[in-house]
Amino acid sequence: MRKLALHWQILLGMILGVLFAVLLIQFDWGKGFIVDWVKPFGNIFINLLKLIAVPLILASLIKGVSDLKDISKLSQMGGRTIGLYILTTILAVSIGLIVVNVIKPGSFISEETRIELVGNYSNDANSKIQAAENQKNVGPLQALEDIVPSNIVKAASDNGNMLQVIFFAVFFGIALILIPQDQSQPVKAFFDGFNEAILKMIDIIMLGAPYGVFALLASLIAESPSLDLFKALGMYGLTVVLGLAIMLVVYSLLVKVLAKKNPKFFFNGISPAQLLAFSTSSSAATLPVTMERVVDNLGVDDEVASFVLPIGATINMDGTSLYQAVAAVFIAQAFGMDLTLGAQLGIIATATLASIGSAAVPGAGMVMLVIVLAQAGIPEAGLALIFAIDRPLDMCRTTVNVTGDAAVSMVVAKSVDKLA
Ligand code: DAS
Repeated sequence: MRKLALHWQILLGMILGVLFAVLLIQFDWGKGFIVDWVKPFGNIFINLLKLIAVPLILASLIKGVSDLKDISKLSQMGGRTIGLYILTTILAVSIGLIVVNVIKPGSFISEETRIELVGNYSNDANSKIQAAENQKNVGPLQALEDIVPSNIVKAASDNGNMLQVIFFAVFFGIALILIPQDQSQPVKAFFDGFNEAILKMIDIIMLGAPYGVFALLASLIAESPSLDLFKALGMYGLTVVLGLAIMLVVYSLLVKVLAKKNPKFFFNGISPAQLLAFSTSSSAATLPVTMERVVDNLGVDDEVASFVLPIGATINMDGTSLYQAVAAVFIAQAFGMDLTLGAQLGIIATATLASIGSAAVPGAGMVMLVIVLAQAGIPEAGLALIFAIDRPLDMCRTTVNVTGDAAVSMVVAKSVDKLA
């Protein structure tokens, strides 16, 4: 297995998981065996992803926010770069919410499968579905009040308050900017190291992904062998891909209208970086090629590219944020939850912030999805449902992440007259 690149291993894990379950459920002891001896490994894998979410959001946001001081001071490009990145991310999440509410992939699940699904994850699902019901009769500013934690340890432990963790991380990062450099430096160095260690933990967790996916898919089939579940998963995947394709159209408009360049020229120039992003599922691994293509083939001045692109690889993940919005609403649909407009607007805030906190490594978007689900009160058990097909979608969303960074770098370069 180790010779194959990780995503081929994961795809293999998916296929073997399906075949294994289809074979075993032919026997009357098959389902029990899978539920008792295979499913726990899928749950362990999901728990590892949930375990890493809070430390990742703390480390990456505190580092990201405290680094902003250098960015905004370094040059007048800082404001434009951060502003454009946040704008494209909010647009991506909004497009994600529109396509998932129009296509409604979760509605492809029959009522009996939905009841089975909720039953299989009853402890997590029912409490969250009940909590969502309760949310409907609270005051108009309750959501705003809920963002400010009274106890950070409780907020970090009580998974339902991820915006409180994000609030603390941003607040702490801003405070780091405001204290004297000689005092903030050691703290920033600590969080840089902490962030690196968390990324290493994600790498290690992802090594287990082929086995986790095998267990998740096998138990998914054993417990709900209904075809409509897989039809719904297929529709979910198509919804993500459709949203990502719309984002590519948005980038071509950005390049045409704001950078005054032909979109065909843009996509020809950036395509090698897109192919690398697709095959590695890592914006970080693709960054050197993105830099080279943007400078050598798209005419962006080196000073602009080396400023805008590293920030983009870290905090601008339009594909990821769109995916998180679609995944969150799909899981709510699958569990029969109708999210209020407020909850969906909360997804825009959380998915935007979660994608800023997502690391540029394979599977990071999945880890941060825990934040979006927890905040929206959507059962995290749904992760098991969508992780089964996460890898091919990671390849697609990473391609969009990289494309968005390149498009913004051209627009920023044009705005400071540094675009050939
Ligand atoms: N694979 C991440 C990246 O490198 C994106 C994600 O996981 O969503 O951009």
